[in-house]
Amino acid sequence: MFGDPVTSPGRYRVRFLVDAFEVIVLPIALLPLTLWWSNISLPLYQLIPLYPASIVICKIATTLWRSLQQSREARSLNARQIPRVVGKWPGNLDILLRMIRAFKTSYVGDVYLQLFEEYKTTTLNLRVLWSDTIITMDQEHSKFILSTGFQWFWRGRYQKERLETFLGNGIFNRDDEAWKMHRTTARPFFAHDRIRDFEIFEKYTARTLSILAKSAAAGQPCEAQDLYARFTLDAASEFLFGKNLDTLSLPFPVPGKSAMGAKGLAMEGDWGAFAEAFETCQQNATSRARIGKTWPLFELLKDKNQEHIKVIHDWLDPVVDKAVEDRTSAEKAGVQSSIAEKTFLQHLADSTDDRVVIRDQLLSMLLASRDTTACTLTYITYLMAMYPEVAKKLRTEVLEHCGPTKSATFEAVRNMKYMRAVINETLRLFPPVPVNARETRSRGVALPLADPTFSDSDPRPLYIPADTIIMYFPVLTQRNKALWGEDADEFDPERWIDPDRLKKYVSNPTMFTPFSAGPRICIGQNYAYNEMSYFLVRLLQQFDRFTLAREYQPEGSLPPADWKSGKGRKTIEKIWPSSAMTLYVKGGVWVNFHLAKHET
Ligand code: HEM
Ligand SMILES: *[C@@H]1O[C@H](CO)[C@@H](O)[C@H](O)[C@H]1NC(C)=O
Ligand SMILES: CC(=O)N[C@H]1CO[C@H](CO)[C@@H](O)[C@@H]1O
Repeated sequence: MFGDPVTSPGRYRVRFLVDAFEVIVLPIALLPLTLWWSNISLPLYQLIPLYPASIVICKIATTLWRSLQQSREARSLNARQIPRVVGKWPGNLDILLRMIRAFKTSYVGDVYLQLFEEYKTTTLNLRVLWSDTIITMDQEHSKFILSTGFQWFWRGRYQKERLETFLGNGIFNRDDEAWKMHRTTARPFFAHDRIRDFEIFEKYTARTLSILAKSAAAGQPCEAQDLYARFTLDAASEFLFGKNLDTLSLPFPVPGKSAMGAKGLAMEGDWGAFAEAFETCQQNATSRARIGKTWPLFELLKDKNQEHIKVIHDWLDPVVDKAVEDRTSAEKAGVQSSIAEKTFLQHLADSTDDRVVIRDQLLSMLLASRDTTACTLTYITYLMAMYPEVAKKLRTEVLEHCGPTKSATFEAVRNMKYMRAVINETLRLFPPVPVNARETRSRGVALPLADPTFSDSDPRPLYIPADTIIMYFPVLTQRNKALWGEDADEFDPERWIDPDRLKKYVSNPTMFTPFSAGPRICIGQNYAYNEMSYFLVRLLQQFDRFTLAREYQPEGSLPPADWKSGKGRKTIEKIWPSSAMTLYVKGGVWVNFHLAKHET
C-alpha cells in the first residue's frame, strides 16, 4: 500500500536513454526525413557534417522554445527571471569545474556563498549545461519551499532516482500519498517522551563514557566522531529494532594509526562492513547529485550502490522477517502490548506486512537518527574544546540541575536553558543537513519577495520553471549577517538567551531551520534534543575539559593553510567540515577528554 509505482531501482537507465534519444537520436533520424521531404539530395561529404549540426540545431531550438514558454509563464505570473550565473565557457562549464574543485578543497558552502556575493543576490540560476538549477540562501524563499508554498514542490523525480537503490520506499524518498502514510504511521511513535528511550540513552551513554574514561586514564585521546557514531547507532538500533548492533564493543581506531575512510575514519570488522556500506551509499548518492542529471551515463552498466545495499539488506532482512513473524504469533496468542512498550520495528510490523517497506523505512530512520545526532555531538565537543568557557558554564548548569551523579530527567532536560542554547548555537553554525533540495512540479512557480539581504530595486517576485531543481542552504542562511548580525560567524550561545538578540529569531523563526520546516519538519526533533542533552549531562558530570589532539589527525584532514587568508569562520576553523548528505568532520576529530576531579 506504500508502493510508489513511478520508481524502481533500475529506472534511471530508461529515463537517461529516453533523454539521450531526444537529444541525439531524434535529430539524427529527422535529418534524412527533412531532406527527403524538401526534395534535397546531398553528396556524402556534405551530408555527414550535417548530422552533428542537426543535433546542435535541435538542442538550440528546443532550448529557445523552452525559454519562450517560460517567459510567457513568468509574465502570466507577473514574475521575473532569476538572475543567471554567466560563466566564461559555453554552458557554464567553468562554473561546473569550479564547483567540482571546491568540493575537494574548500569550506562547506563557500563556493555557493561566493556566487551569491558576486551577483549580490540570495537566489541564483546556475544554468549549468543550459539547464536550470536554482540555488537559494534566501530565508523567505526557503520558507516558501518548505512551508508556505509546500504544495508547489516535491522531493522530485531526480532526487528519488538518485536515492532509489539506497533508500527505496523509505520516508525520505517518497512524496504525496506514500510519504503521508509513512508520516502518519511514524508520528504517534514520537508523540511523547518515552521512559524507555531514557533507559536506552543511559545504557549506551554509560558504555561510551567508560570507554572515554579508560582513554583519559591512560592519557590517550579518542576519536569523537567515530565514538559518537557508534553511540547513536547502538542507541538507535535498540530503539528502532530492539536489537543492539553493539558497535561499541568492536575495536577502536588506535591513536596515531588511523587512516581516512569513506567519510570519517576507515572502519574494521563486521559492523565495519555495514557502516562502510551505509556511508558509501551516501557518498555515491552525493556524487550523483554533483554530476547532475547525466549521472546514469557513468552507471549504465553497473549501479554503484548495488553491491553496498546488498550488505545492508543482508543484515536487515532477517531482523524484519523475525518482527513480522513475532507479530503474527502474538496475534494468534492474543497478546497485546501498548505503543510505549514497542520498538519502532514492532510498531511498523503492526501497520503493514510489506517487508520491503518496513526495511526501507527502518533504513531511512537509521539514517535520520544516527548521522545527524552524532554530527551535532561531534561539533559540540569540538566547540567546547575551542571555547573552554562555554564548557565550563554548561558544566555549572548541569551540576546545578542534576548534581554530580544523578541522571537527567525529562524535567531537567526541559529546564536547562544554557544546554538548549549551546545545542541550538551548534546547530546554527553546523546544521547536520547543510544543503538540501526540492523540485518544482509540472507548473512554474512565483517565489515571494526575497529578504532584504542584498537590496534589489525590482519588486516583482522571482519565477521558477516547472520540473526544476532548487537547492537551499541552511548553513548559509543560518550564518547570514543580514539576519543574525555582524557576529553571525561567531559561536555565541548567549544569543539564544539574551532577550534583545532573541527578538529577531522569535519574530522570524524560519531563519533557523536545522530540523527543516513545514509539513516535512523532522519527526525526531524532540527525541534528538533528549538524546543529546542526556549524553551531555553524563559527559559533563565526569569530564570538565576537552582539548583537540591535532597531532593525531590523519594526513589530509587538517584545514588547508589558505583558509587562514579567507574570510568567515574558515579563518579560525581547526577541523575540516565536509558534507555528504549530512555534515561530518573530514578524518574525524581526535580529542583529549579530561576527567573532572570531584572535591568531596
Ligand atoms: C540533531 C539531530 C537531527 C537533525 C538536525 C535532523 C534534521 C532533519 C531535517 C533537516 C529533516 C528534513 C529533511 C528533508 O525533508 O529533506 C529531517 C527529517 C526527518 N527526521 Fe530528523 N534530524 C535529527 C534527528 C532525527 C532523529 C533522532 C530522528 C528519529 C529518531 C529523525 C527522524 C526524521 C524523519 C523520519 C524525517 C523525515 C520527515 C519527513 O520527510 O516527513 N531525525 N530531519
Ligand atoms: C532552540 O531551537 C528550537 C527550535 O529548534 C526552539 O524551539 C527553542 O526555543 C530554541 N531554544 C533556545 C533556548 O533558544
Ligand atoms: C564517491 C564514490 O563514487 N564512491 C564509491 C561508489 O561506489 C563505487 C562502486 O561500488 C566505489 O568504487 C566508489 O568508491
